[in-house]
Amino acid sequence: MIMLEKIKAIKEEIAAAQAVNKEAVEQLRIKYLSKKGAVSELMSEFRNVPAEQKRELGQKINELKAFVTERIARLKESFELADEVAADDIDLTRTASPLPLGTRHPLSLVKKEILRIFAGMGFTIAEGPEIEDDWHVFESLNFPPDHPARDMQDTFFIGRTPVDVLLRTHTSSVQTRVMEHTRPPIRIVCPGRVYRNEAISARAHCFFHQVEGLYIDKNVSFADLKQVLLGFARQMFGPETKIRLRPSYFPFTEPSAEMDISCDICGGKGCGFCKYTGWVEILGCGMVDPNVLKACGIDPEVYSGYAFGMGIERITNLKYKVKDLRMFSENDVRFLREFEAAH
Ligand code: 2NM
Repeated sequence: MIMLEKIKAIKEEIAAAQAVNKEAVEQLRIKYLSKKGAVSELMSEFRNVPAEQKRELGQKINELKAFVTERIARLKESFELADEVAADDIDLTRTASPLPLGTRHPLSLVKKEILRIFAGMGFTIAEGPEIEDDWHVFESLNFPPDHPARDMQDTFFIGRTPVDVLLRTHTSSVQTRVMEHTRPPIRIVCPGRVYRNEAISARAHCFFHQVEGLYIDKNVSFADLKQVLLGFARQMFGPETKIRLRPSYFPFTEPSAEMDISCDICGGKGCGFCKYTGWVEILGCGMVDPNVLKACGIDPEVYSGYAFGMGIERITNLKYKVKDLRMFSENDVRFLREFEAAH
């Protein structure tokens, strides 16, 4: 066989060569590239080639050697990759790495605690829409037509179709809705977000969260209100907590009062939180105005009731000493993580 034919035959052989494992590849390398291999043999024969053919054949042999070397390297590589995957030893029965867990928001924690306490005193939870109409937020609640809360400055109005549509400024609108279609006795707490048109600062926000309570039955008195609120204050802030009620004014209650608790931060001695008075305000309350009962179809000659409302932010500030209201809506995880232990 002349040399050119041998080169062509080896090339075809190696192009078609397969290997089942690394050892088979090594056998191929020995067969073609070792000292006594087919390619090396061609190199020895090359010495006897006539001078005028040396140039052409030399080039062809070099090409063949490169081709064979490349082909064997590729085969070897495919088995090395398989080895690597096997060495990784993937355990498909292992559970996936856990996703990092979030924490409950401090306002959610405090809301839950407030609701738990009132649930223990027989209150059920009622919720309602944040987008409301004038009647449920103001008219039914005895707000006079010229009350400042009805001003654009204080309330977010979002339409007039055909009545004023607005974002509720208190959750009393939920209580109106319950009174409209429920016969007394009614004993509910209403948690939720409310909106007021205020510039955002450390002490004010355009939205905040409330829990309002309502109890309507025959012979409900101010003394009943006081006892329920005392029970709440003691469970929320500790059994030694004292309360005091100061006369106040709300359109939907008569009489109305604001409730303070003894300052548990300084223990009554006086601090920044209680402005050195030993007392901090935590909620507003009163006897439901007969006009409100009438508007909702409840006879004020037969029934009476009390109501109260508190800001969840305010209660949370006192419990956790948060100084800037904006912390509650910024969702800085470093702040939120501080409440992990309170879960
Ligand atoms: C407060 C203070 C006083 C209140 C009144 C009513 C309703 F619907 F019965 F009239 N709900 N909530 C009320 C009373 C809320 O928040 C500071």
